[in-house]
Amino acid sequence: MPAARRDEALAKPQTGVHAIAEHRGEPFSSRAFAVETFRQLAAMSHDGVGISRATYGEGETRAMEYVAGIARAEGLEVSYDAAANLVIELPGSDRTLPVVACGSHLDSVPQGGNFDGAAGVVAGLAALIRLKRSGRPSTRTVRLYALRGEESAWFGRCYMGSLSLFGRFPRDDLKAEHRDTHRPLREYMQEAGADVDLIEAGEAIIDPKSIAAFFELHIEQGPVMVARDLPIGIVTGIRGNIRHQNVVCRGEAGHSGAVPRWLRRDAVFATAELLSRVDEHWRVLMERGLDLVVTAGILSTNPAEHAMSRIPGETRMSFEVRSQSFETLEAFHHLLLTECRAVGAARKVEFTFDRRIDSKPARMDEKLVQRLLDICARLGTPTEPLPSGAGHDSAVFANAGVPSAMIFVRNQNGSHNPREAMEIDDFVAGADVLHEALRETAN
Ligand code: HGY
Ligand code: MN
Ligand code: MN
Repeated sequence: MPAARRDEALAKPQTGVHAIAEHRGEPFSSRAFAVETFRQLAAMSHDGVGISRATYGEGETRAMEYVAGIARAEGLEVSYDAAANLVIELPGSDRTLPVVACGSHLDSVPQGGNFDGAAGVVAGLAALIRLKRSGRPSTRTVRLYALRGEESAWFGRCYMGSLSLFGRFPRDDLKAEHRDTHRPLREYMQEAGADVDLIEAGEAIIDPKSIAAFFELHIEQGPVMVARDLPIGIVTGIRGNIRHQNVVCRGEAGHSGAVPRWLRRDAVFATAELLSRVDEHWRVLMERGLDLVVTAGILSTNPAEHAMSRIPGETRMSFEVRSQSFETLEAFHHLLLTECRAVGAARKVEFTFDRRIDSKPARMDEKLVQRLLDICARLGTPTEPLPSGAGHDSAVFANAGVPSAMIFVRNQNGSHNPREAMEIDDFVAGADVLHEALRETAN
């Protein structure tokens, strides 16, 4: 949405803002605030099946404007940076000091859940409102980021808003095509108000040293904390990944009745054999204690030509391997290519790969991890340190040199699906830890 229209939309009060502003008279309740804000975000982003807040699209922008409206109504400073990330600040008494930041992303996968990303933004907003209403200004400015483009689902690239912050968004990725419209990402970023020339030039929007600490609250998105009956988790490290959005297997189409097995070049059977070989390597390496997960999230024959009576000449799939160890990622990627050559020779097919996309693993800052564990102990909140299987913007902040830490909130039914759920009690417990961490680190 062009900047002018967006500002005009900002001026127009959002219904949710009025409902929130009424809380201004009473003592602030994170619970009531969160219930209302999640309700509004879901209402504006529901796609009939689940939540869709498209990266650098209307849904993400609408959610940002809603959050910005609440922040303005609470007297916080609101701006958009050159990547069109939303930046909300509670000024500290000494604005020359590096800020204490928090935040997460506001985009979602298609037909996803309402809490992936948004939970971190809502918790950060609740913390800034509480800090402001306390009337006790902190020494350091406290900043909340509602980041753009964390999800890879829309353009096959991830961490767009956070990588752009540090001048690390690969310029070629501006050409990445939207999954539905096939228009390039650069057009969407431009329409959202980003300075694409600055991003293309690899110019940093901020100096990592200008941030003393970055905290991200996020739902776990997995089953571990439910299984361990843990409401809160403190993240020690974030898995990195190597991804290919488009791996093509080409064989030879043919009549399913007329071609005997020994003359076939069947792309489906070749792909199936490749994946079962890869799965066996995965099983063995796990047995040896390596941290590893492997997924072929997209797999298809061409619907324009496939048929029951036709030997498939081509399959397309995505491929993703994740680990906390970059050596493991590299070794497994090498194994994949080796197996492609072996299956290709055996079945007379050819596997071709698009550009690989790497996201580095990240370690969380040990001092901040300990601070969060101490805060949980002080608040009487059960918690444990644990690794993150999912990727998060905190990995980008950490790898850019910003001391970073994450607060995991238990959530039900996993994530990246419309059944994603979260208990508001668990959210409030996490939001309290975040509030304490910001208050303590900013003074
Ligand atoms: O894919 C991820 O790990 C993140 O949830 N976008
Ligand atoms: Mn997320
Ligand atoms: Mn996600």
